[in-house]
Amino acid sequence: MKLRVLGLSIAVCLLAACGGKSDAPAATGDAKATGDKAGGEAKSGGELNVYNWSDYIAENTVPDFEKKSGVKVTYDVFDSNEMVESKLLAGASGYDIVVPTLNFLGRQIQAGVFQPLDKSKIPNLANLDPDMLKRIALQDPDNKYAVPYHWGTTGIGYNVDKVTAAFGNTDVTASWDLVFKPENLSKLKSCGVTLLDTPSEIIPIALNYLGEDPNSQDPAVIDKAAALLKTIRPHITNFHSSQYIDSMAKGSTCLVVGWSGDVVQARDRADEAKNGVKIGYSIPKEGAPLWFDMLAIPKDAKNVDYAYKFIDYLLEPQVAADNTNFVSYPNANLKATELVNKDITGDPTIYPPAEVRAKLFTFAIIPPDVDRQYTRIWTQLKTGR
Ligand code: N2P
Repeated sequence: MKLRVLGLSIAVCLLAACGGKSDAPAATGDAKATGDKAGGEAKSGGELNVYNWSDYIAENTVPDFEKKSGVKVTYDVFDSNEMVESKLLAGASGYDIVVPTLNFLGRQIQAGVFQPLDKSKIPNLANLDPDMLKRIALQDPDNKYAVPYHWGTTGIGYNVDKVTAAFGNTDVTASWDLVFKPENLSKLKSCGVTLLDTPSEIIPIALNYLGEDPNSQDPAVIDKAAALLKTIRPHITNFHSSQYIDSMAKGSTCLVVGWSGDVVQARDRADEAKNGVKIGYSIPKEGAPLWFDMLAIPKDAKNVDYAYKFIDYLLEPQVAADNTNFVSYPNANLKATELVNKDITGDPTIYPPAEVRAKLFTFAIIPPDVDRQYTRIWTQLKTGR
């Protein structure tokens, strides 16, 4: 239902260019305070409002920026593209920087919600990988509106002991059969199965598993994904896009279709807690999504100069490397990669090797009618109808 409205909004925005009225402060009803804003001395009196994914930044990144710049940062978090999109399309989000995933950004660009970047204000753009920028330019032509923050994959996070207990070993995690064959998934239901709460990823994954184009816009083809998801619905115990870091680490979720770095964070939290929970992450052999999350400045941002300062700061090699070391998501910053811990760059779950990367697919920009179908399918799936 939400996306149905969004679809309409996109159409309206395309016509009206979504002009920026902005007088409200950031609406933070769904955002968690992260504590990231602590420690800064706002000497300049400037302020900056950032809206980023949860569990996506090192502890010191924001406080260090505040100290260095004197700018006070209000840092809110979200865990779904749908949430960001609804704020952006409503206008007056109050944010100076937002971080949608590339395919969402692509349609938001078309809806006119961002301002083109003044690249002279981001000298550290020179640190970015030209090949990745080229790939990104397929949905942000000429890299005009956004800068890559992190990238990652969507795959299967699993509790090694629980999967071994159910199947004898963990080889089963190498295929999406583990998720999409009800006789497999049913074996894990009692220890907790979570799917990301987003049709925009789960439907393409299901289509890819079925051998269809993951980005198909044919309603009949998309319905095949719906039918498949219905067969596994009885064995899904939760739909959520951020809780699973903790619940996997504690052992109360044993399987998740989730994001690479978040699963690695769960693995590390369990290791630190020394609670005996062992977590693995698999990119199944049938292929999986590869995505890019993008820093962009809304048209109606109030603190544009500080937004540039912050974006440029995030692209400093040491800052970007510290972030990757902390959140276990790679960045597109060539100069940073050499500063990232070797156990992170050498971890194939974080930096997939070439033969795995070859099987990854990216998300297309989906039009409003497909969006509406996705939303209908998702609502029906979650409510069990
Ligand atoms: C961070 C999740 C970001 C990945 N928690 C989604 N694009």
